[in-house]
Amino acid sequence: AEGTLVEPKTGAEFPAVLDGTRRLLGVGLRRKSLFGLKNIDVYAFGVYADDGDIKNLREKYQNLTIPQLKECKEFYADILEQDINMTVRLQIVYSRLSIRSVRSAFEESVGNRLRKFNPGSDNGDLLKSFTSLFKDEYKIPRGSTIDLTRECGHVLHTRIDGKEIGSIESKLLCRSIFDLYIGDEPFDRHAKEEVELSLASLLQD
Ligand code: DAO
Ligand code: DAO
Ligand code: DAO
Repeated sequence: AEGTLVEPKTGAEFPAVLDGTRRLLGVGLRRKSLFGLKNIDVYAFGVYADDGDIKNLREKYQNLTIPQLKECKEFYADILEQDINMTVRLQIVYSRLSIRSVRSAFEESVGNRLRKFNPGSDNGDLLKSFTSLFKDEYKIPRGSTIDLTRECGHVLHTRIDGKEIGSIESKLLCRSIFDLYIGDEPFDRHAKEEVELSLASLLQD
């Protein structure tokens, strides 16, 4: 359909614009190895950022090339520190996802990032405050959409098929989640490259 982008390996479709203001910057795939034997496709994802918020950074960065932006610590700091509205939309592909496996995958992937950005603390309360939102009775069959949105004041909102299940105010949690998709060791390198290219072109046009 018009105004959508398809993640090629799964066929999952992502609207080019969310809520009228958030623009799709890149799409990718989260895979996971099962018992070290085979990789399963767990979900496709799309990374969105608020158009206007990115354009506010224009004056400062429009003259930098992509390689320069990548080297620019201040640019990363601005993306992290400033209130840039961002969303990662997940579209579930794996059809047998239990809430229990979501919780344990989350403790591994996000727990890992919390330790990276906040070493020396066990971060257990923060992890729990998030995983306690995942109620056993929720169902996330293939095709379900989960939106993780960072809004004003570093509040992370979680929505399943458009319905909010909770929100948590934590800069550290926001940073850790976005790091999975656009940080140093992203789930999908190609997706991160797309995000970089889109960001650079938003800054320059
Ligand atoms: O069925 O136990 C199993 C294997 C499934 C692996 C699930 C990985 C979950 C990844 C997180 C999903 C977040 C929506
Ligand atoms: O892929 O390892 C990962 C991390 C995924 C983070 C997203 C978790 C969102 C969970 C929503 C749960 C709904 C029951
Ligand atoms: O790793 O702390 C983190 C989160 C990453 C936020 C920075 C995103 C910047 C994306 C790269 C842009 C390069 C043009």
